Amino acid sequence: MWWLLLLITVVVVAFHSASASVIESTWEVEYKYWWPDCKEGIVMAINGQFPGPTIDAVAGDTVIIHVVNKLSTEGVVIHWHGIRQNGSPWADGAAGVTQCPINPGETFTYKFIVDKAGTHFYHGHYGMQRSAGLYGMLIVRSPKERLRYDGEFNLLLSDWWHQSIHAQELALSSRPMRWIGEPQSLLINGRGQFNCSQAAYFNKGGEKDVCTFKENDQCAPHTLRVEPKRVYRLRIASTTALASLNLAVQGHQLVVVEADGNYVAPFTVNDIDIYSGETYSLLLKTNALPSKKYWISVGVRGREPITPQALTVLNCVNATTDSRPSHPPPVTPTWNDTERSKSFSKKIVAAKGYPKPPEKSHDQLILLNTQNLYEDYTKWSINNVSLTVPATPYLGSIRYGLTSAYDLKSPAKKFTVDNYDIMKPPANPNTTKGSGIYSFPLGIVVDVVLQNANVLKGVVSEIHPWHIHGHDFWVLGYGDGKFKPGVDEKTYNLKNPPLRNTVVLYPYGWTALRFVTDNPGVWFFHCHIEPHLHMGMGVVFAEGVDRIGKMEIPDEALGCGLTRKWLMNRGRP
Ligand SMILES: [Cu+2]
Repeated sequence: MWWLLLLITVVVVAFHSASASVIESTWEVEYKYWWPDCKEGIVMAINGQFPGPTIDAVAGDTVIIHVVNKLSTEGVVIHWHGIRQNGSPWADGAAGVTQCPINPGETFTYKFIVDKAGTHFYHGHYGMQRSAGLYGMLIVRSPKERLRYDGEFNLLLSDWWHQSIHAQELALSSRPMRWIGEPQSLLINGRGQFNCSQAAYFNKGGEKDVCTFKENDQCAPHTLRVEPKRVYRLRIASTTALASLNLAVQGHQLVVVEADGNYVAPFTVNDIDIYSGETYSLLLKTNALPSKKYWISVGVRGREPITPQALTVLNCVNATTDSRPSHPPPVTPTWNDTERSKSFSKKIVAAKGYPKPPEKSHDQLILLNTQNLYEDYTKWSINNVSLTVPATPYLGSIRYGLTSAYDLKSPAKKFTVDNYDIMKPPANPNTTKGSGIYSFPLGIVVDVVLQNANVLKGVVSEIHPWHIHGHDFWVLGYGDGKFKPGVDEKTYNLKNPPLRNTVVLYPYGWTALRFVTDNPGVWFFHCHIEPHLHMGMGVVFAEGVDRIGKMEIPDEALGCGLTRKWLMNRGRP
């Protein structure tokens, strides 16, 4: 069996040049029984680990990951969230957009350059596989780090359901739709507690509910061991399927220094909000007291929280194993205090020295986000089109000119501003489905305004964190109510907007962003909430179509749909 071990061992090949290395690994993806929250469930593991292994690279490195699909009956892909894939769009890992799902038993090799330092992660991007636990951290270090700190920790945050993703997908795609409900638990680095609380001893008579962990329990939290009066970098990433989160460290302030792989002007807070798809780096200076323990708490925001906080402990050296934090965990801010969340978002501006956005844009999309019905199936739509990702990846159909693979008509660039009341349920609840895309020439400046609205029923507007592939964008501003074209553009921050790859759209509000079409490829832009994307909440950007037509794309990425047919017949008369 030694050869099997050898096969699954992570192979790191480092070419000892001063500039860049190659990081090469083989990853076997399979389902495994696991106890993420002290209850047995099934996770998608990589090489037997959950969460998957951390990639630790230096800017400029080449990453090569051979993904072996060991799932018995379903395809798989992995998306490298935050990596722009300049020159390698086929390695972006978005099923149906940049590649075919990897078939069971087959191997696909991702090869890409991590060109820029930052805190990132990776995750499944086929069906709802991210929600099944297919994720891990992806750290890209700077050879010339400008931040000074004594140590660092990764905190990968996620939410967890006891129902399988197959049951969840079916529920969401049923008529009528069956909502999956709130997560049963929140996980920190894949560890949470469902049926006990580490902090129950603060409740009257709660001692019986205090978690008792055995060594090696998969749900036992990893504590962060620190020394007093030192500075630590906390690299936080949220890969939740649904939950918007808030993180606090008891007795400590947090200095926000990085967001989505870009440095921001440092600012100090007691806690941070983090939406699915976002990453942050925080600097934390441990206070002067040794022998003490402090809670790190993660709770739900934006939806009425049913899920208990996730907890772990900041453990100052010399604290005894059986000692406990002396105060209850920090209380998560009220779930519906949206103004508090907005004020946090607005504190985030670019660090000094970052490029400013171009003054003017060449094109503008105004994308209305609505919840609708399509033949009584519940959908999410953008400008009244709910996205259906085709069986043939767009990158392949554009490369080989297979025009019957998707809808050639683009969705509308703007919704009819005057006629839609965003404060009310849609007057006409019905929507359309489609696979049309937005196409841009290279080298232009594109503005996107995301417009939120009321859902199908009741007086509710939901949070949507929007994530772009292949790019960072400048976040130009947020506003309440309906965007006023020609007026609200004047409020844009063009001085120091932050560069990000994910941005939140607040209830009943709008969010504006700007990017330059400098990366030939086909890029997904979608809500990062897994059920929302599953119900069609996304759009697709094709950039530099003539360049895609000349691109060298590995055939292995395109072995499905019409591209498979094309490749099989290649060379025949
Ligand atoms: Cu959403």
